[in-house]
Amino acid sequence: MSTVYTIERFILEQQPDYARGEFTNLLYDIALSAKIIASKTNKAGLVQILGEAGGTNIQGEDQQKLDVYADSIIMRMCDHTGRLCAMASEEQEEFITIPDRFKKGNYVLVYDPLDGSSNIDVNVSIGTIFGIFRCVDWNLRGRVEDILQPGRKMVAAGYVLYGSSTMLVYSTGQGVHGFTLNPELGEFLLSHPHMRLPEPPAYYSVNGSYFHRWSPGTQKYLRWLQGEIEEETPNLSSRYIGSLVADFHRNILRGGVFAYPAETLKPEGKLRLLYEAAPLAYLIQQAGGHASDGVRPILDIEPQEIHQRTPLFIGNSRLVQKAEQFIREEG
Ligand code: P6P
Repeated sequence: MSTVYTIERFILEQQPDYARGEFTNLLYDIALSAKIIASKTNKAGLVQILGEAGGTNIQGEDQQKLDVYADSIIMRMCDHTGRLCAMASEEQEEFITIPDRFKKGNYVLVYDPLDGSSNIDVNVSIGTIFGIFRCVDWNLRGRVEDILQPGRKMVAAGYVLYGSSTMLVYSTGQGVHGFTLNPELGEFLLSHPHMRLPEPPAYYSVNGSYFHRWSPGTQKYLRWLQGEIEEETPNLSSRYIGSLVADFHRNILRGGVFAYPAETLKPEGKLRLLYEAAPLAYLIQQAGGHASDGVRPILDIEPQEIHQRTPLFIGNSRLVQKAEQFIREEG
Protein backbone atom coordinates (compact mmCIF):
# COMPACT_ATOMS: atom_id res chain seq x y z
CA MET A 1 0.00 0.00 0.00
CA SER A 2 1.54 3.35 -1.03
CA THR A 3 2.20 5.89 1.71
CA VAL A 4 -0.89 7.91 2.65
CA TYR A 5 0.19 11.51 3.17
CA THR A 6 -2.14 13.78 5.07
CA ILE A 7 -1.44 17.45 4.48
CA GLU A 8 -0.31 17.75 8.09
CA ARG A 9 2.31 15.00 7.63
CA PHE A 10 3.44 16.45 4.29
CA ILE A 11 3.81 19.99 5.67
CA LEU A 12 5.73 18.65 8.68
CA GLU A 13 8.11 16.61 6.49
CA GLN A 14 8.68 19.63 4.19
CA GLN A 15 9.52 22.08 6.94
CA PRO A 16 13.26 22.76 7.36
CA ASP A 17 14.92 21.36 10.51
CA TYR A 18 15.49 24.86 11.93
CA ALA A 19 11.77 25.75 11.62
CA ARG A 20 10.03 26.53 14.90
CA GLY A 21 6.60 25.42 13.66
CA GLU A 22 4.97 28.88 13.43
CA PHE A 23 4.82 28.78 9.62
CA THR A 24 3.82 25.10 9.63
CA ASN A 25 0.99 25.79 12.08
CA LEU A 26 -0.23 28.69 9.92
CA LEU A 27 -0.60 26.26 7.01
CA TYR A 28 -2.54 23.92 9.33
CA ASP A 29 -4.84 26.82 10.27
CA ILE A 30 -5.54 27.51 6.59
CA ALA A 31 -6.22 23.82 5.88
CA LEU A 32 -8.71 23.70 8.79
CA SER A 33 -10.42 26.89 7.55
CA ALA A 34 -10.73 25.23 4.13
CA LYS A 35 -12.45 22.19 5.65
CA ILE A 36 -14.96 24.39 7.47
CA ILE A 37 -15.70 26.51 4.39
CA ALA A 38 -15.99 23.38 2.23
CA SER A 39 -18.60 21.89 4.56
CA LYS A 40 -20.70 25.05 4.25
CA THR A 41 -20.10 25.65 0.54
CA ASN A 42 -21.09 22.10 -0.43
CA LYS A 43 -24.49 22.72 1.17
CA ALA A 44 -24.79 26.17 -0.43
CA GLY A 45 -27.16 24.87 -3.05
CA LEU A 46 -29.54 24.09 -0.23
CA VAL A 47 -29.64 27.75 0.81
CA GLN A 48 -32.63 28.14 -1.47
CA ILE A 49 -34.35 25.58 0.72
CA LEU A 50 -32.74 26.54 4.01
CA GLY A 51 -33.06 30.29 3.56
CA GLU A 52 -31.50 33.10 1.55
CA ALA A 53 -28.38 34.89 2.63
CA GLY A 54 -29.44 37.77 4.89
CA GLY A 55 -32.58 35.90 5.87
CA THR A 56 -32.91 33.07 8.35
CA ASN A 57 -33.06 29.39 7.49
CA ILE A 58 -35.46 26.75 8.74
CA GLN A 59 -33.27 26.35 11.84
CA GLY A 60 -33.70 30.08 12.43
CA GLU A 61 -29.95 30.58 11.76
CA ASP A 62 -28.95 33.88 10.19
CA GLN A 63 -27.92 33.18 6.61
CA GLN A 64 -24.66 34.96 5.74
CA LYS A 65 -23.44 35.53 2.20
CA LEU A 66 -20.97 32.68 1.73
CA ASP A 67 -18.05 34.97 0.93
CA VAL A 68 -18.68 36.95 4.14
CA TYR A 69 -18.92 33.64 6.01
CA ALA A 70 -15.67 32.36 4.46
CA ASP A 71 -13.93 35.62 5.37
CA SER A 72 -15.08 35.37 8.99
CA ILE A 73 -13.89 31.75 9.24
CA ILE A 74 -10.37 32.49 7.97
CA MET A 75 -10.06 35.60 10.13
CA ARG A 76 -11.33 33.86 13.28
CA MET A 77 -9.10 30.82 12.70
CA CYS A 78 -5.98 32.94 12.19
CA ASP A 79 -6.22 36.19 14.18
CA HIS A 80 -5.46 34.84 17.67
CA THR A 81 -2.91 32.07 17.04
CA GLY A 82 0.22 34.21 17.34
CA ARG A 83 1.42 33.38 13.81
CA LEU A 84 0.40 36.64 12.09
CA CYS A 85 1.18 40.33 12.41
CA ALA A 86 -1.48 41.42 9.89
CA MET A 87 -3.97 40.18 7.31
CA ALA A 88 -5.68 41.58 4.22
CA SER A 89 -8.90 40.23 2.75
CA GLU A 90 -10.82 40.90 -0.45
CA GLU A 91 -13.87 41.28 1.78
CA GLN A 92 -12.44 44.05 3.98
CA GLU A 93 -11.59 47.59 2.84
CA GLU A 94 -8.77 48.11 5.34
CA PHE A 95 -6.06 45.64 6.32
CA ILE A 96 -6.71 43.58 9.45
CA THR A 97 -4.55 44.25 12.49
CA ILE A 98 -4.06 41.64 15.19
CA PRO A 99 -5.85 42.75 18.38
CA ASP A 100 -3.46 43.81 21.16
CA ARG A 101 -4.82 41.08 23.42
CA PHE A 102 -3.30 38.50 21.05
CA LYS A 103 0.42 37.76 20.51
CA LYS A 104 1.68 39.05 17.14
CA GLY A 105 3.50 36.58 14.91
CA ASN A 106 6.01 37.02 12.12
CA TYR A 107 3.84 36.32 9.06
CA VAL A 108 1.26 38.14 6.95
CA LEU A 109 -1.75 36.45 5.33
CA VAL A 110 -3.45 37.97 2.27
CA TYR A 111 -6.50 36.17 0.92
CA ASP A 112 -9.60 36.18 -1.21
CA PRO A 113 -11.93 34.09 0.95
CA LEU A 114 -14.31 32.99 -1.78
CA ASP A 115 -13.56 34.10 -5.32
CA GLY A 116 -16.32 33.63 -7.86
CA SER A 117 -19.02 33.24 -5.22
CA SER A 118 -21.58 34.51 -7.75
CA ASN A 119 -21.14 31.10 -9.43
CA ILE A 120 -22.56 29.21 -6.43
CA ASP A 121 -26.15 29.64 -7.66
CA VAL A 122 -25.26 27.79 -10.87
CA ASN A 123 -23.18 25.14 -9.07
CA VAL A 124 -19.87 26.16 -10.65
CA SER A 125 -16.66 25.53 -8.68
CA ILE A 126 -15.35 28.46 -6.63
CA GLY A 127 -12.20 29.03 -4.65
CA THR A 128 -10.17 30.56 -1.85
CA ILE A 129 -6.81 32.11 -2.78
CA PHE A 130 -4.07 32.95 -0.25
CA GLY A 131 -0.53 34.24 -0.03
CA ILE A 132 1.89 34.42 2.92
CA PHE A 133 4.67 36.97 3.50
CA ARG A 134 7.06 37.53 6.38
CA CYS A 135 6.60 40.77 8.31
CA VAL A 136 8.94 43.41 6.90
CA ASP A 137 10.37 44.64 10.22
CA TRP A 138 9.96 42.30 13.20
CA ASN A 139 10.33 45.26 15.56
CA LEU A 140 7.48 47.17 13.89
CA ARG A 141 5.03 44.43 13.02
CA GLY A 142 1.48 44.99 11.80
CA ARG A 143 1.86 47.97 9.49
CA VAL A 144 0.49 48.47 5.97
CA GLU A 145 4.08 48.02 4.75
CA ASP A 146 3.75 44.39 5.83
CA ILE A 147 0.77 44.02 3.47
CA LEU A 148 1.99 45.96 0.42
CA GLN A 149 4.77 43.57 -0.59
CA PRO A 150 5.50 42.32 -4.14
CA GLY A 151 4.73 38.67 -4.91
CA ARG A 152 8.47 38.03 -5.21
CA LYS A 153 8.58 38.31 -1.37
CA MET A 154 5.98 35.58 -0.78
CA VAL A 155 7.09 32.57 1.26
CA ALA A 156 3.99 30.50 0.38
CA ALA A 157 0.81 30.65 -1.67
CA GLY A 158 -2.08 28.41 -2.50
CA TYR A 159 -5.73 27.98 -3.30
CA VAL A 160 -8.67 25.83 -2.28
CA LEU A 161 -11.03 24.65 -5.02
CA TYR A 162 -14.56 23.83 -3.88
CA GLY A 163 -15.80 21.67 -6.73
CA SER A 164 -16.84 18.07 -7.38
CA SER A 165 -14.21 17.44 -4.71
CA THR A 166 -12.43 19.95 -2.46
CA MET A 167 -8.74 20.39 -3.23
CA LEU A 168 -6.05 22.41 -1.49
CA VAL A 169 -3.05 23.24 -3.69
CA TYR A 170 -0.08 25.08 -2.21
CA SER A 171 3.63 25.77 -2.48
CA THR A 172 6.24 26.90 0.05
CA GLY A 173 8.87 27.24 -2.68
CA GLN A 174 9.54 23.51 -2.91
CA GLY A 175 7.20 22.71 -5.80
CA VAL A 176 3.40 22.74 -6.05
CA HIS A 177 1.45 19.99 -4.31
CA GLY A 178 -2.26 19.15 -4.42
CA PHE A 179 -4.36 17.54 -1.70
CA THR A 180 -7.90 16.20 -2.04
CA LEU A 181 -10.29 16.28 0.91
CA ASN A 182 -11.57 12.89 2.01
CA PRO A 183 -14.89 13.91 3.58
CA GLU A 184 -15.22 10.65 5.53
CA LEU A 185 -11.86 11.20 7.22
CA GLY A 186 -12.01 15.01 7.23
CA GLU A 187 -8.41 14.87 5.97
CA PHE A 188 -6.69 16.45 2.97
CA LEU A 189 -4.73 13.59 1.37
CA LEU A 190 -1.83 14.09 -1.07
CA SER A 191 -3.25 13.41 -4.54
CA HIS A 192 -1.15 15.60 -6.89
CA PRO A 193 2.51 15.75 -5.75
CA HIS A 194 4.95 18.00 -7.66
CA MET A 195 2.44 19.58 -10.07
CA ARG A 196 4.19 20.88 -13.22
CA LEU A 197 2.67 22.57 -16.28
CA PRO A 198 2.61 19.92 -19.03
CA GLU A 199 3.82 20.50 -22.57
CA PRO A 200 2.25 20.97 -25.03
CA PRO A 201 -0.45 23.11 -23.42
CA ALA A 202 -4.10 22.25 -24.11
CA TYR A 203 -6.23 25.34 -23.40
CA TYR A 204 -6.60 29.09 -23.57
CA SER A 205 -9.05 30.76 -21.18
CA VAL A 206 -10.31 34.26 -21.90
CA ASN A 207 -13.64 36.06 -22.03
CA GLY A 208 -13.69 36.98 -25.71
CA SER A 209 -16.85 39.11 -25.30
CA TYR A 210 -14.54 42.01 -24.39
CA PHE A 211 -12.56 41.70 -27.68
CA HIS A 212 -13.83 45.03 -29.02
CA ARG A 213 -12.56 46.82 -25.90
CA TRP A 214 -9.04 45.34 -25.92
CA SER A 215 -5.85 46.96 -27.18
CA PRO A 216 -4.66 46.03 -30.72
CA GLY A 217 -1.90 43.84 -29.27
CA THR A 218 -4.36 41.95 -27.07
CA GLN A 219 -6.73 41.50 -30.01
CA LYS A 220 -3.86 40.12 -32.11
CA TYR A 221 -2.98 37.78 -29.22
CA LEU A 222 -6.48 36.27 -29.15
CA ARG A 223 -6.36 35.73 -32.92
CA TRP A 224 -2.97 34.02 -32.44
CA LEU A 225 -4.38 31.80 -29.69
CA GLN A 226 -7.18 30.85 -32.08
CA GLY A 227 -4.65 29.86 -34.77
CA GLU A 228 -5.49 32.71 -37.16
CA ILE A 229 -1.92 34.04 -37.23
CA GLU A 230 0.70 31.79 -38.78
CA GLU A 231 3.47 32.26 -36.24
CA GLU A 232 4.32 29.14 -34.21
CA THR A 233 0.56 28.62 -33.94
CA PRO A 234 -0.44 26.86 -30.70
CA ASN A 235 -2.99 24.07 -31.08
CA LEU A 236 -5.33 25.02 -28.20
CA SER A 237 -8.95 24.52 -27.24
CA SER A 238 -10.94 27.26 -25.54
CA ARG A 239 -12.16 26.69 -22.00
CA TYR A 240 -13.49 29.51 -19.78
CA ILE A 241 -15.53 28.83 -16.65
CA GLY A 242 -15.62 32.39 -15.32
CA SER A 243 -14.27 31.22 -11.96
CA LEU A 244 -10.58 32.11 -11.63
CA VAL A 245 -9.50 29.24 -9.37
CA ALA A 246 -11.36 26.65 -11.49
CA ASP A 247 -9.85 27.98 -14.73
CA PHE A 248 -6.39 28.21 -13.16
CA HIS A 249 -6.59 24.69 -11.71
CA ARG A 250 -7.58 23.10 -15.03
CA ASN A 251 -4.78 24.94 -16.81
CA ILE A 252 -2.07 24.01 -14.29
CA LEU A 253 -3.07 20.35 -14.73
CA ARG A 254 -3.49 20.33 -18.53
CA GLY A 255 -1.30 23.25 -19.60
CA GLY A 256 -2.54 26.48 -21.07
CA VAL A 257 -2.94 30.21 -20.53
CA PHE A 258 -5.54 32.24 -18.65
CA ALA A 259 -5.92 35.89 -19.60
CA TYR A 260 -7.92 38.71 -18.07
CA PRO A 261 -6.55 41.68 -20.05
CA ALA A 262 -7.08 45.37 -19.49
CA GLU A 263 -9.94 46.81 -21.55
CA THR A 264 -11.41 50.27 -22.07
CA LEU A 265 -13.91 49.89 -19.20
CA LYS A 266 -11.36 48.18 -16.93
CA PRO A 267 -8.02 49.88 -17.75
CA GLU A 268 -6.33 48.10 -14.81
CA GLY A 269 -8.09 44.79 -15.52
CA LYS A 270 -10.57 43.19 -13.11
CA LEU A 271 -8.51 40.82 -10.97
CA ARG A 272 -6.78 41.92 -7.77
CA LEU A 273 -2.96 41.94 -7.57
CA LEU A 274 -2.26 41.24 -3.90
CA TYR A 275 -4.52 38.27 -3.09
CA GLU A 276 -5.45 36.87 -6.52
CA ALA A 277 -2.80 37.45 -9.21
CA ALA A 278 0.33 37.40 -7.03
CA PRO A 279 -0.39 34.11 -5.17
CA LEU A 280 -1.28 32.40 -8.48
CA ALA A 281 1.84 33.90 -10.07
CA TYR A 282 3.93 32.42 -7.23
CA LEU A 283 2.34 29.01 -7.86
CA ILE A 284 2.69 29.08 -11.64
CA GLN A 285 6.38 29.95 -11.36
CA GLN A 286 6.82 26.99 -9.01
CA ALA A 287 5.02 24.85 -11.62
CA GLY A 288 7.39 25.98 -14.40
CA GLY A 289 5.24 28.74 -15.91
CA HIS A 290 5.01 32.53 -15.92
CA ALA A 291 2.58 35.34 -15.03
CA SER A 292 2.58 38.86 -16.46
CA ASP A 293 0.42 41.96 -16.62
CA GLY A 294 1.27 42.06 -20.32
CA VAL A 295 4.40 44.11 -19.75
CA ARG A 296 6.21 42.89 -16.61
CA PRO A 297 6.17 39.88 -14.27
CA ILE A 298 3.27 39.95 -11.79
CA LEU A 299 5.72 38.98 -9.04
CA ASP A 300 7.71 42.20 -9.57
CA ILE A 301 4.76 44.60 -9.19
CA GLU A 302 4.98 46.63 -5.96
CA PRO A 303 1.39 47.07 -4.70
CA GLN A 304 0.47 50.69 -3.97
CA GLU A 305 -2.85 49.83 -2.32
CA ILE A 306 -4.49 46.67 -0.96
CA HIS A 307 -7.23 46.20 -3.56
CA GLN A 308 -5.20 47.28 -6.58
CA ARG A 309 -6.24 45.54 -9.81
CA THR A 310 -3.97 44.18 -12.55
CA PRO A 311 -4.30 42.72 -16.03
CA LEU A 312 -3.29 39.04 -15.88
CA PHE A 313 -1.75 36.59 -18.37
CA ILE A 314 -0.77 33.35 -16.57
CA GLY A 315 0.24 29.84 -17.64
CA ASN A 316 2.81 28.16 -19.89
CA SER A 317 5.74 30.56 -20.33
CA ARG A 318 5.77 30.60 -24.15
CA LEU A 319 2.05 31.45 -24.29
CA VAL A 320 2.45 34.30 -21.78
CA GLN A 321 5.59 35.67 -23.44
CA LYS A 322 3.68 35.78 -26.76
CA ALA A 323 1.11 38.08 -25.15
CA GLU A 324 3.94 40.36 -23.97
CA GLN A 325 5.43 40.32 -27.49
CA PHE A 326 2.17 41.34 -29.24
CA ILE A 327 1.41 44.02 -26.64
CA ARG A 328 5.00 45.34 -26.95
CA GLU A 329 4.75 45.41 -30.76
CA GLU A 330 1.13 46.57 -31.24
CA GLY A 331 0.25 48.36 -27.97
P1 P6P B 1 -15.89 37.96 -16.29
C1 P6P B 1 -15.42 35.94 -10.72
O1 P6P B 1 -16.37 36.98 -10.59
C2 P6P B 1 -14.10 36.58 -11.11
O2 P6P B 1 -13.67 37.47 -10.13
C3 P6P B 1 -13.05 35.52 -11.37
O3 P6P B 1 -13.21 34.39 -10.56
C4 P6P B 1 -13.25 35.21 -12.84
O4 P6P B 1 -12.06 34.75 -13.47
C5 P6P B 1 -13.67 36.57 -13.41
O5 P6P B 1 -14.27 37.30 -12.34
C6 P6P B 1 -14.69 36.43 -14.52
O6 P6P B 1 -14.98 37.75 -14.99
O7 P6P B 1 -15.78 39.44 -16.61
O8 P6P B 1 -15.29 37.11 -17.41
O9 P6P B 1 -17.28 37.50 -15.91
